[in-house]
Amino acid sequence: MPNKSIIFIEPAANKTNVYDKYMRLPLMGSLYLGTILSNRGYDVRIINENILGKAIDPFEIYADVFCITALTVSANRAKLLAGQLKRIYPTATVIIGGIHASLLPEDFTDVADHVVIGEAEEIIVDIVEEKFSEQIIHGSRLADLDQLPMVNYNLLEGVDRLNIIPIMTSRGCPFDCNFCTVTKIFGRKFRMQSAQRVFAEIENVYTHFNGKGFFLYDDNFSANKNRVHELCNLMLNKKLIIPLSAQVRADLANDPELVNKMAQVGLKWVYVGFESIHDTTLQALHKSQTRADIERAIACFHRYGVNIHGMFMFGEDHDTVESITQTADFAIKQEIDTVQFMILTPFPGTQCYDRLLQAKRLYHTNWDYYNAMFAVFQPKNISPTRLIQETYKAYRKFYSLRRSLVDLLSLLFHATLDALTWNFSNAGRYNLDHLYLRIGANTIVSQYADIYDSYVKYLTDIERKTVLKQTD
Ligand code: B12
Ligand code: SF4
Repeated sequence: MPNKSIIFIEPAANKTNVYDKYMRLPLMGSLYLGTILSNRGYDVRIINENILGKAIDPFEIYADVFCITALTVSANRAKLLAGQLKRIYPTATVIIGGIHASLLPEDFTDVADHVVIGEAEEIIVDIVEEKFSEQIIHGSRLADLDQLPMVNYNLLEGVDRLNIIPIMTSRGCPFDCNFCTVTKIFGRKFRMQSAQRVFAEIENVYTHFNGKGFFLYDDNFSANKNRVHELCNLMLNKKLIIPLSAQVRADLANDPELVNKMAQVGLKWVYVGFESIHDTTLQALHKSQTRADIERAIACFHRYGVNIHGMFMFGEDHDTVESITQTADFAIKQEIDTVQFMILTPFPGTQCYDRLLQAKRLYHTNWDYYNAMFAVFQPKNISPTRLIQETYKAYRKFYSLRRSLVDLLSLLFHATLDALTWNFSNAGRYNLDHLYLRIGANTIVSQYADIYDSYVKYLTDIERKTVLKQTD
């Protein structure tokens, strides 16, 4: 019986992102690896700083092995914690893995005993059992995802605070968007769990969490439409109807029958990377999607009562002040339910990063700011300050309270009219979810002004220092 204690840590990002306070969710990596080790008899805890709601005090936790996850946004915090834990507990083993550690392992070699590149399910037990002597260890892509254990969510401290339960049923994505790190870590081959296995996991987890909804984390959940048809059929046959959110591409709408089926089994929200409404920009990003695809998708999702969280990014070389304003107007006109306006962020390992680095257009590599909210590189047709200001303006426009109020009044008016005329055919359309979220988002976005301002000052400081260096 193994007698080692293991703590997984998911550090919070150092700079505020909407997700720190308002959408606290774990990554699946620690949950899978923790479950594997716990099933082997190890004593495992998973601590996520966002879910915990405060920073970990390294003096207050102890384990024989610390497993830390590093995304780019949390890389600095991960490194700081690793260094502190190693100094406080010199005999403990510190292991770092995750997306950023996989892309830039050398960022951590001075603070960790082992840095793991890629997926770690097949090697985690051997690492903990000290079967590896090398510092940088390569994981391998799991060929059969049905072999993954059923996730033990109870290992996650504060799991009761989750109001939506994450689940991931596939890895990899066949597309090749040049800003995306998914394909760098998980590959372009789409690996998936079978419909039967996903059904079993959903049924199991749903019972455990007593009716909470699910967030399907898959980067491209409907990449294999046959599988999703099969899963929906299983759910419909067993009358397992669950509130679901899923990340999908606009091309899901090429199969309206599938969208309809997904809505029938409970699909409430789709998270779609629209990125841009301009075909030249979409082409430059290698998104393999057009504005016409986006419009078709919006109409199709709404036809079946599915809310849309549209994710757009600004700052690609073709973007201008006008293209940003046009995007906000488009989102309003198309009645997208909620949006995220992000700033293109060149994550290490991506083609986008390599190109901007080579062109000497990166302002800095302070990873704290690599969270899709800041201009970390020199945009082509707009200044970085203006890019930030226009992104903020687009948000204010989309989430204006006046607009939400007008929508609310119009909804009340139509609902009353329908009730008076005994017309109940539109009943499903009177959904207040998106309005409620938009009003909440208005408050969040108003906090961005200070965050953006302080970043502009940070950039100005960098520019001044560079000028001073050149004149030295
Ligand atoms: C779910 C998700 C979210 C959730 C939850 C995020 C969270 N807790 O951080 C939400 C929606 C909140 C979110 C927000 C953001 N996200 Co996000 N998100 C994802 C998504 C889709 C799935 C994550 C996941 O569970 N993966 C599956 C598991 C199996 O992978 P894993 O956790 O990495 O673990 C495996 C390995 O990495 C390794 N491993 C991991 N940790 C460790 C530790 C040790 C010790 C070892 C040995 C191994 C190991 O082994 C694991 C098992 O094989 C990923 C894409 C992806 N496919 O990963 C993007 C992704 C992680 N997100 C990304 C980004 C950019 C963001 C945002 C900055 C931007 C945004 N979208 O607004 C914010 C920032 C959030 C923050 N933390 O501050 C990028 C990160 C890029 C990077 N270089 O860091 C990704 C990769 C998407 C992309 N297209 O590039 N995100
Ligand atoms: S479709 Fe999504 S997950 Fe796939 S490469 Fe493009 S951005 Fe990444």
